[in-house]
Amino acid sequence: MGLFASTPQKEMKVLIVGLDAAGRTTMLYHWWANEKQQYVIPTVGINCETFTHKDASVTVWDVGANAQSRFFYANYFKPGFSLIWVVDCTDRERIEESHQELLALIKRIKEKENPEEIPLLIFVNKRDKAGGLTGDEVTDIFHLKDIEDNTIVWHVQESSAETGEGLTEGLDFLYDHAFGNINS
Ligand SMILES: Nc1nc2c(ncn2[C@@H]2O[C@H](COP(=O)(O)OP(=O)(O)OP(=O)(O)O)[C@@H](O)[C@H]2O)c(=O)[nH]1
Ligand SMILES: [Mg+2]
Repeated sequence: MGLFASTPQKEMKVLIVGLDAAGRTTMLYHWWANEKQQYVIPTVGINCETFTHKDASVTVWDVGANAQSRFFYANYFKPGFSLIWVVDCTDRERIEESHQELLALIKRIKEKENPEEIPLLIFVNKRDKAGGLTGDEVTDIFHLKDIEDNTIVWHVQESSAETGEGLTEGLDFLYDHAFGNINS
């Protein structure tokens, strides 16, 4: 061990997914640039960025959400990854579709990779808009409290990718979970 020996850097790898227009890319670039970017266009293909959260390097894969891409979401998830599912809280019409897509994704991930654990952060996004669902309502609609599967460690965070509200707190959950600061 010499003077220049360094401790390995903490790393988090995150797949951020959800229905189209939920706000994933706006979130990603908010984290990356520390502010809202003026122009975010619908994602075709993948955005991948790395930024620092606390003392960890965080790499986020944001995959376009057309129906075909959604089927392949599970291919991007590897053991050790965290999963972020973004819900547009104002899109009440598609809230059940969002729920079903998440269930289907988890099923495919488990069949494909059989990870020991899936840290799952659900952002209830666009909370800056009036009349949206709350975090508690989404928790109920997604029946999160009924999940008996120990591999899934979930957390719901209300957010606005527009104002940045809740975005840091969401990452804090993933960080604390990854690096052992959660008392559960
Ligand atoms: N008011 C408000 N608008 C938001 C928020 N997050 C995203 N938006 C807007 O919602 C639209 C879709 O945001 P994107 O970040 O492109 O969503 P996405 O999930 O990446 O969507 P696709 O890549 O098209 O699947 C954009 O017009 C954003 O400005 C939010 O928290 N509040
Ligand atoms: Mg996008």
